[in-house]
Amino acid sequence: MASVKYGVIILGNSGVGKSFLANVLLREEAFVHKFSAESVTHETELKTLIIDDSIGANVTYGVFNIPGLIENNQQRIDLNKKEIEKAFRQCPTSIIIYVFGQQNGRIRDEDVVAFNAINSAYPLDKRSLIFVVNGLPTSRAKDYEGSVTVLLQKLTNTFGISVCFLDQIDTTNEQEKMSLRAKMLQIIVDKTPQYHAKQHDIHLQLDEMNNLKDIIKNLRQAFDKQKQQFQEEIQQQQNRYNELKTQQKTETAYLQKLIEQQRETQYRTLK
Ligand SMILES: Nc1nc2c(ncn2[C@@H]2O[C@H](COP(=O)(O)OP(=O)(O)OP(=O)(O)O)[C@@H](O)[C@H]2O)c(=O)[nH]1
Ligand SMILES: [Mg+2]
Repeated sequence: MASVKYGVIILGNSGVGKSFLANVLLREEAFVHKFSAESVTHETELKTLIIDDSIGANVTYGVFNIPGLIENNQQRIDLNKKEIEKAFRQCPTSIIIYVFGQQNGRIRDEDVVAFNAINSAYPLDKRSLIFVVNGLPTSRAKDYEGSVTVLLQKLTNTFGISVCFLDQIDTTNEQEKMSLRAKMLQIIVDKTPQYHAKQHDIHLQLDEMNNLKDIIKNLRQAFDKQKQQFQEEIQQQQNRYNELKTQQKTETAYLQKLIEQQRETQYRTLK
């Protein structure tokens, strides 16, 4: 197997679409993903992705398929922590994609709780970290992206983190798949892998969950109430997003070339 220089560590709770997005990136059904009431991925897996960079050199990335963190029993949470740690151990120098699900546009409290737990164990760096909000309807409020960007920064205490907004795609539509893949590749091209030093084990106890979720819920409600005060910040973020969107359209051709050059090697489960 080609030695893996950098990792693409896709994190987020169960059901947010981590395995689905990894497959789109790899351009094959490498990892199991499904609509399910229970968590699907239970063991960390790795598949390599080779991308030719702008100077024609091959860069090998290990794309990780990892379980979510939060579940409704402590034993599973503890197993998930170990699986997440495997990815950081295997590839400490990585790009981190943290995927948020949403319910009718609202960011889920448990996704913020899980992020905070991981971010405390492996302090994440804005050069290598991107937030993804997945499964969005194509039509949404005109300040949605700006508003969620500011909210996420406040809830996670991270400033200057990029946020990528992904539409729910029709998987039978090749054009939509291609455009989603281009966005995933754009993340890899834009971010710089950083070394993630472990500070301590991931700490998350089921019996503390309600408290932790309540803290996030209160912060979210306070943000909603005071949204008017953040209007300027939201507008700035929205403008940045709109500019980026226009720019990305012109870069799609270049990314399509990257996609064509992408080659696959092996796939294995980490033990
Ligand atoms: N049609 C469509 N389905 C999506 C999209 N994003 C995610 N899904 C579906 O959402 C469901 C859950 O996705 P998974 O990739 O299994 O989620 P996961 O985060 O890997 O979940 P765990 O393995 O349990 O941690 C699957 O049925 C995916 O195919 C999308 O943009 N379009
Ligand atoms: Mg999965």
